[in-house]
Amino acid sequence: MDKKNKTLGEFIIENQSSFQYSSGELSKLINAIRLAAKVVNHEVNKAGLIDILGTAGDTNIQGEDQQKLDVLANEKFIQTLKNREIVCGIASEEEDDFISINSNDEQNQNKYIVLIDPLDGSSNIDVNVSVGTIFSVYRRVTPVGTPVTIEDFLQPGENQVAAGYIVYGTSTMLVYTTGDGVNGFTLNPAIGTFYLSHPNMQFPETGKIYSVNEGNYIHFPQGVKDYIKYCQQEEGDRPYTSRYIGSLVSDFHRNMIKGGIYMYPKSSIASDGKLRLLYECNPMAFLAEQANGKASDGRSRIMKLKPTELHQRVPFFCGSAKMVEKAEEFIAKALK
Ligand code: AHM
Ligand code: MG
Repeated sequence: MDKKNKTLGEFIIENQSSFQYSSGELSKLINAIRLAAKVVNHEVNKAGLIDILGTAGDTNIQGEDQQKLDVLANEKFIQTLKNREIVCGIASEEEDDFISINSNDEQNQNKYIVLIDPLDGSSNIDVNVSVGTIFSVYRRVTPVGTPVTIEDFLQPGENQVAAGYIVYGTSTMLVYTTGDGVNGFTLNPAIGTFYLSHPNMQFPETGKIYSVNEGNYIHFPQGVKDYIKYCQQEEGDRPYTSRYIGSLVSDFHRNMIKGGIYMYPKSSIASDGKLRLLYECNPMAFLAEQANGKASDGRSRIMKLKPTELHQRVPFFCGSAKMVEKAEEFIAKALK
């Protein structure tokens, strides 16, 4: 069959057996995410048409205003995963605590937990700019048939069994990995089917794009300032191009295709940066590494970090391997 005619459903079935621990459970989970993605996509595309824009009046645990669509996306993903009874626990960027599913049911033999950022970059919704969903899947570490505990969620990123994102962009794409490369599927909205459009996605080894909120420049550590100046210098293939959407999923997606680095450093006003290790950085790091890229906190590999809390933040440098290494080099030099 022509690769481009392959649907996500077919791809999941074909690749089920190549997954080391496959029992069909992970395939069902990806299928549930695929379904929720279509529902959320439908809602996102209606934004502006009906009164679903604006803040919902609540604030999330980080003290930020919640957009109505954040709430809706959160509900849809959680409901879909719960209804299909395929996971034993869920943690969401929009929920204060993790959710245990059928926690007192010994019949619940499900072994996977899911962490999700249901609608990332949501400040972009009001202005019709791309947003995304990020997900991350782990095998629980506590015994099946017992309630999940915080230990199941605070695992280092290298334990992930799957991760991915949906980008609600000019077209809607679902991009994911189960540890065997990264594949991208584009939604045909007319028939509601995802097709394999980007098989085996790879970060170019280096690139010409740097993505950072330069408005925070004055607050960045010296090493990051030095690296930004390096990106702007005229020498060899530099100066690089600056591109920053302010939607991690979209900035990452573009950089993976074209070659580039995304940075959200720590600063004098945010000691650990802004992004969340569990909901944003780990899944993107897994995808990056599976696509020959790198992800670092400026010094160490993101996926090596042992999380200490659900909503922990971490500085994030992610993208083409050579560019991430160069940023790390500048950061290390400035600390000497
Ligand atoms: P969110 O989870 O509240 O949407 O925040 C995450 C987003 C990322 O998608 C984006 O890269 C970053 O925040 C932009 O932050 P800033 O506006 O500080 O540059
Ligand atoms: Mg987010």
